[in-house]
Amino acid sequence: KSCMILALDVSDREEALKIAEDVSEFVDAVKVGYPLVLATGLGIIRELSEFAPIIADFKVADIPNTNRLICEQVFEAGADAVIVQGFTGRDSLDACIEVASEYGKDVFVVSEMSHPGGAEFLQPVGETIARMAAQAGAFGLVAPATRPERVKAIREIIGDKLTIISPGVGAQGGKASDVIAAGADWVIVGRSIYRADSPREAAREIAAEIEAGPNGEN
Ligand code: BMP
Repeated sequence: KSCMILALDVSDREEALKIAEDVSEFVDAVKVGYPLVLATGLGIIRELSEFAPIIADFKVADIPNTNRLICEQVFEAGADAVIVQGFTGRDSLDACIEVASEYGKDVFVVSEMSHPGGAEFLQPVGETIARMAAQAGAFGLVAPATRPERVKAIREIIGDKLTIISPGVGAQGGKASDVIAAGADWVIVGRSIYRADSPREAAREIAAEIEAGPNGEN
């Protein structure tokens, strides 16, 4: 287990496939979202799934019926998990989890976001969404690597039941080993890998940094 997910926000199909192949040794999953899917089509999900499990980041945030319809398309396309927003409430989340369980797939819920604006909705919204996600039986949460102390607080609330995946490492200023130490299971890394001269070397370095721990002490 490398504890790392690649956020593949490129817009070229060939480039996406090449990077996914090059880094596959160092990542446990590839996160695919609007930039790549809108540019290349939903079929990219199945193509990439040759290299790693695919987390479809569509930040699903609608009424229950529409959420259900979206999630059906996502899982039919071959995704292994979907990312949904938590703020739309329990019924909307339940719809996603129901569809996921019909397909034997997983749901990750965003409790709060990693960018500066994400700090406008921390306590108690992040805690409330995290609790709701745990009660609803979500597989995991998305929580910010830019604020390891928030990951720690959320981890204390949800216990060990949910998997925390954490974006914001590198380009947004977060440090991978810090947020793993704070309780995240996986970091999500995009630009620091796909914009590097050698994505493979960049992924290898982050994996090594995680392995070494916050003070290089592990
Ligand atoms: P990068 O490492 O290039 O900053 O990419 C982070 C990825 O995680 C992007 O795909 C972004 O949309 C996503 N993300 C995030 O950065 N913060 C969040 O709170 C939730 C996200 O999904």
